[in-house]
Amino acid sequence: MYTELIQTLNSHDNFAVISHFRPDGDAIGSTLAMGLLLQSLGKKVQMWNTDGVPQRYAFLSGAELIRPVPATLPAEVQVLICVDTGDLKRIGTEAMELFTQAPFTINIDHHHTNTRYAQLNIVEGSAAACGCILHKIIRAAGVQLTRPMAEALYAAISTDTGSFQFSSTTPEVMRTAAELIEAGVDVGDINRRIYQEVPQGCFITQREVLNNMVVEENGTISHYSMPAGRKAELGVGLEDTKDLVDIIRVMQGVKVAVIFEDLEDGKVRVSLRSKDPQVDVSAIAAMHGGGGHCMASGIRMLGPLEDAREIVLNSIRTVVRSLS
Ligand SMILES: [Mn+2]
Repeated sequence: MYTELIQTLNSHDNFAVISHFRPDGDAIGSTLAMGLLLQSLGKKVQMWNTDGVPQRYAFLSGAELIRPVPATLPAEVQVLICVDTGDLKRIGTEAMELFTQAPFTINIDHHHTNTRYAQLNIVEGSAAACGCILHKIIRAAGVQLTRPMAEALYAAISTDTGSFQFSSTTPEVMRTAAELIEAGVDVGDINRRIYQEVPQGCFITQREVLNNMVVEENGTISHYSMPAGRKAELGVGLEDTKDLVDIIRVMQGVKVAVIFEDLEDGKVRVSLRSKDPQVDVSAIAAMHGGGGHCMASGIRMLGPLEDAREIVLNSIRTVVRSLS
């Protein structure tokens, strides 16, 4: 398995690894796992992310090696590897420029909407996390699974499966997690660091969401809109607005939860979550230029926010009304 990939890794010396902006645990964990694998193979590797490493993942061993994206492609980089990214636009405009300059490009991902934007594409739409694919690649490469690799993979897989709660948590996912624990992951410690050290700013935004959320269609759709300038009024940062959709998703009876966020560049960020397997939110996202997974997807679309909200909500209402 992964013959062509492993040949490519073995036949080059200098690599760079990148993932999407606003990185989540899978983006950071997969970047790190790939970087650590390359180091184990004796390769030189740079790791980049447009938005840096979120505080909650900064404890991961090697996270300090993830640097801002350079202005130009360093001459020594022979292969640029993008992980956990379904659409190249999601690495950011400047990084996209580097991608076009790279002598060879690789795309390792698990979004079934992946656009296969690299020269070598490894896309497994059924994988619960990109970290699951990287675990298999590390095994196929015949490299020892070190504790830092195992922690990076655990962070990736735990966060993308909602702490092993989503239906993507197959027996294979659990067996992978077991191997990671055997390789030295301290489950209590890593979960405390990822999930139980939530910054105060997150609570301010969560209070804002609970005060202003809208529930409609007999309680089957919940949504919240963050207008331009509201983050500044609240005094919260980019990281404090992550995972807000999960708060309104867990309400009893809700089938689809949506967060609309005015990005102040004329664009609106839409995060969609489904709680009903009959509602594929990646299909709804795709109708409006977005993508993702059946139960979790996103769109970046043209504003103003009120217009984007009506367009997306109408698509969701149509799907939800067709259910009963
Ligand atoms: Mn992922």
